[in-house]
Amino acid sequence: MSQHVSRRTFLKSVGLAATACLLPARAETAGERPRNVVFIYADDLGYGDVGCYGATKVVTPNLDGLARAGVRFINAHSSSATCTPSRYAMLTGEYPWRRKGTGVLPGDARLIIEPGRTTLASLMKKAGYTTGVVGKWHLGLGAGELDWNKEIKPGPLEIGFDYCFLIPATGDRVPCVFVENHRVVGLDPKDPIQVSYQKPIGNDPTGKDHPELLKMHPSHGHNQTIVNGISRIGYMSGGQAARWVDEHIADTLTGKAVAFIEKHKEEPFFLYFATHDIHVPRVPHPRFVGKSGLGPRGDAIVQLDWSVGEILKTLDRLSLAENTLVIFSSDNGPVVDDGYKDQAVELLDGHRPAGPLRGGKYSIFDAGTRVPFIVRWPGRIKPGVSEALACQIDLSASLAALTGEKLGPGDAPDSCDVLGALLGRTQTGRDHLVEHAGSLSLIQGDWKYIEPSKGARMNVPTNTELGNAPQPQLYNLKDDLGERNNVAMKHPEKVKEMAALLQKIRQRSQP
Ligand code: NG6
Ligand code: CA
Repeated sequence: MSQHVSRRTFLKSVGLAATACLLPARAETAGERPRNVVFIYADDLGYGDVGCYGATKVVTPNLDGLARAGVRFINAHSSSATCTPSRYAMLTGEYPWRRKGTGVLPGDARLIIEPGRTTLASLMKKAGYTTGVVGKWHLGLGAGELDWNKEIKPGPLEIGFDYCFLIPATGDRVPCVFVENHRVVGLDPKDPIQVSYQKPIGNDPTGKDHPELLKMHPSHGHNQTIVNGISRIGYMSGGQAARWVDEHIADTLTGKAVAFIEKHKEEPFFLYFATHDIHVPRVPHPRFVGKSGLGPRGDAIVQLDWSVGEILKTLDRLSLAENTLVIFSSDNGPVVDDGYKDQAVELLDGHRPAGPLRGGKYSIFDAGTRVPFIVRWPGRIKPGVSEALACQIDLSASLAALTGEKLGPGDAPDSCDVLGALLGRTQTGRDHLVEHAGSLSLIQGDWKYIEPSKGARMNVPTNTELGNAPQPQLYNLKDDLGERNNVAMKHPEKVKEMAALLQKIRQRSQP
């Protein structure tokens, strides 16, 4: 039981989960579980950024192949329009807006998932899988005031993973080092790491004072300690030998993910592979530079597709593909200029990162959370396209169902078992879904309701429409996927009904 939420709250949430997830009888039963599960989580990849979702300017053969062999969801979501809350929801099965402190975290934040709590990882571990996470973490590490030179815990290993190899926060946040299990990789004890988000630390130059040292310049923020010619958010000193080289991040992470698969090929494993791509700073390996024609953002997509291909090739090579469930998605929608002058805007060339959707990362419009979502299990899943409403928050209940695990009271309270949809057996997913950016919205059937909000209309530096408005908004997504035509005035009863349901869901969390 968490320290923040009472048992009564949890029990109420469970009650909610029961009503939120009225679904037809499950198509799958325990005993038909996959030998392995691999969840690949891209960063900031938009609904329109992939070939199989309509992109034509950037080529993604591996993702397109995955989709051809699996189910491609067109109405699947992250829980939120930014990274930390989406990852929190994906691992805990709880809407992140129920808790304080689940917003985008600095790189020195403490772990925000309490050790001992049921997570997707602990669930899979209990079900007999060896569990590993490789890649971007961004859920905090330690219990406060972390010393990066000592044992780094609690972290993934204390919440259900057997192995971790991490970017602690994001590529644009210090410390710019990898953490493997409880230690910084390659740290020279004579050159200790110090990190601060409050004040400059040590003698490293900053982007603010030494722009002449930069190989990539910030467009907003990102002007603190310079690592590898790129200034970051936050200050760090020391750890020179341990600092990553951005050009090699994809190779390193992909290599560690492949090594995890190889090491555990004889036993069931669950791998959560969280790529750095296509988050800023976008600095792909030289072999991908210029490959998309869209600049570093497009090249990072090509690099991401390569990483996915390497994982799939490894499964093939080890004869594991047939019985491995592979799920691919993204933690939030797309953003073009997210704080570095990388020519993403100038070189778009008609590419539409959000496809037909409105908004993007940070936005309560659908591009904030409606993301690519592909599920493949050769021989078990009939390939196709699914319209089912699903969310990454549903992985807990769905994989519990798949592996025959029972969720305890209070576990994954907002997670719905949508296994039938994930396996392509039904087009019925969850009944409704709360989306989250600055404000909340609710999707149910063809309708989307966005609650009135005083928040800004635009995220000015990124040029993203946030979707906030002081009046209620109602869109019929079937007729108006691009959320252009607010029909709230025409359907006051619908607005009332959906506002009431949203309120009910929200209140369930209050003791
Ligand atoms: C913002 C950063 C942005 C990105 C984002 C988190 C600035 C000006 N912008 O604050 O670059 O790091 O946070 O992205 O610093 S996320 O995908 O991890 O949520
Ligand atoms: Ca993200």
